[in-house]
Amino acid sequence: MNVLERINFLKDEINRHNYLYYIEENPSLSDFEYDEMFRELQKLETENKDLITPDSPTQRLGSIGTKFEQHHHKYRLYSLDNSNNFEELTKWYERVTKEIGNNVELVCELKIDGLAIALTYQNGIFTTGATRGNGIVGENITANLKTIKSIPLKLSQSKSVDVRGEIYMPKNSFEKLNEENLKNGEKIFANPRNAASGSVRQLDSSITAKRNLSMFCYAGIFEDMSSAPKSHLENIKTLKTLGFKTNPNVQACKNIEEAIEYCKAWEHKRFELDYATDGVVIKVNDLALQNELGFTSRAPKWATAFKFPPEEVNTKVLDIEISVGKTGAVTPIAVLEPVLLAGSMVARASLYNFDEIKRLDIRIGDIVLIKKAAEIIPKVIKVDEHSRESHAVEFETPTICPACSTSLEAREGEVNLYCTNSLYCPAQIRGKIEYWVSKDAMDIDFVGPSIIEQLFAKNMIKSAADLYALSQQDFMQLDLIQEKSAFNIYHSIQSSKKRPLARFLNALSIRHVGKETAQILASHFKTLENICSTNIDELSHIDGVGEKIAQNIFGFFHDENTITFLEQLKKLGVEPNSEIFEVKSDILSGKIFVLTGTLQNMTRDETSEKIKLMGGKTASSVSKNTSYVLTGENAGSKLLKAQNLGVIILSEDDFLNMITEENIL
Ligand code: 1X8
Repeated sequence: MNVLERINFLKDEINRHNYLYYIEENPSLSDFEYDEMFRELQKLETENKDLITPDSPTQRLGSIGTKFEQHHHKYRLYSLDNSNNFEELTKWYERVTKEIGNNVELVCELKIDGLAIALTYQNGIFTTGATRGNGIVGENITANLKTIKSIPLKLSQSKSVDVRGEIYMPKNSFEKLNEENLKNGEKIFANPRNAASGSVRQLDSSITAKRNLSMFCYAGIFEDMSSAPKSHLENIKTLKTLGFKTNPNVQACKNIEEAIEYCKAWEHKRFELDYATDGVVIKVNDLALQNELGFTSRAPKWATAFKFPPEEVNTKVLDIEISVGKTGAVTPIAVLEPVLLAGSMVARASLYNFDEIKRLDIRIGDIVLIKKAAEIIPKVIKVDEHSRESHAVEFETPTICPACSTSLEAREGEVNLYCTNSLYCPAQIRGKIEYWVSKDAMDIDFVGPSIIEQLFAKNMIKSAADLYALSQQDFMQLDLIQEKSAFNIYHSIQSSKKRPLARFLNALSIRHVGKETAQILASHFKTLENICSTNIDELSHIDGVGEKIAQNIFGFFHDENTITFLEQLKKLGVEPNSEIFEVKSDILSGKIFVLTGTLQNMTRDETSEKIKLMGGKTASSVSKNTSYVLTGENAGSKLLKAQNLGVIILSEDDFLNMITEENIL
């Protein structure tokens, strides 16, 4: 055996054992024997660098660099339409059968609550892996994906295929990671999906490699159509043969009734699994029939997702806290006995406002039923009055601000109560600074609520401007902050000085000026000076800014305190740049658009201009070279032609999502 043969032998053996270990979960070698082979391969490759190939198991650890490159998906990653109950599910099936005939066979699979990924293989070798992004453009995270052992670097056959799947973190690994992180004072992830997402979006792939991630693959698009699978079940089987990990809980169903049985069974059984699922994906099995049904602008018509009903649990209200936000809005929060809800530990629930507390008659000590609202903050649904303790008293709506004792004010047409001491209320100031550093505003990493709290308590800051005057030494006075962290905090703050104007305006927390309005103002005025010197008339004539908001903005920029604050920022070198979202970029490079129909938010000229600014081109007729057809109202024959040619059809929303995800705020 010469060196090349030995290297090939070792690669094949290691890949085979990887498969047995990570996919079949049935190891055939001891760790020691595996390590021996791995080390021998590493040694031979070090001595013969020209024999290293990208599919070698030693190449799982690469590096990404300083940022993720964009990746244009060869085939679009669609969303799934949802069915929230069995009635909607049955209606979906009726639409399907009406279109393509009775007795349509279905396939049910678990919907994995992870991160959608596309993998590309050329002649059996893994070449690129990318996140879903907006379905058209994602991020190239190949180096990180290579560290995931259930992703094969080389397939059992030399096929070219694009594979869809879901990256997830097993529940037990998620719990271990959080335990570790808690011990080390690092970030705690709310659920396994966030942990998986955070792990795969690391610029240092050695971190990804340490996280125990895995991937279930559920569809392949084969370049060689002649040998491609004819049904979805066959597709999954082929993927398995090629070396991918597929989910074993797949079931063919003759009709929608059988699919409903599957959903009912898994609604409870899913808690026994070691990975999170949030529903069932139901697909038409026959690929020819799938083709016949086709797609809407965002999702296939041949598939639907049945979402499991939100989980509800009982827990005890330990306290009702009152929080004062950056605008002075005073909101109650229930402090709960911690419980596991839909895969996350929950210790707080939003109570929205004091009317809601009255409506539900929530009292401290009550047992309440909570559920996840919009996936993030749980909400109290009802109180179990039978278990109420006899001495529980009705909750009294506060009359003064818990942070500064100023009398609270009710405002016409609003349910919230407000603290009116907007300049000096410590809770409002802290809230404003927390907002200033947040992702949507000045996006300052490493500065969170606990750092702000400490800086505030030590009298080191009175406003966001003071952050910029602090030195690395200053941060080292804070609890648990050593040289390295202090350095990171300092640099993160200093490097935020020249953010785009839209971010800066949003960061100012001007009443009624959120992300969108900030963007509109930045596009219109270009510089901060122009905004400071404008008048109410000009402001109120801007699309999207009414009279009331105009007065508010004008008032804000003529307020003595604002003027002082802006001067202070300027002195410290904080000067927004006039770059707005029409920054030149190459995200549409090489893409050819055809526009058809009337768009709602932009004229055709403006749209063409935007496409060109981002490196794309427009054409007047649809051909097989067309990348996308952007459709508005009353789109005509171009839409039909696009459908016939299988060209991707975008709605105006799809288009805006595609170009703004990276560029707006
Ligand atoms: C998303 C998912 C799909 C499947 C499983 N988990 C998901 N999160 C599956 O088909 N087995 S399909 C899908 C999509 O098309 N967006």
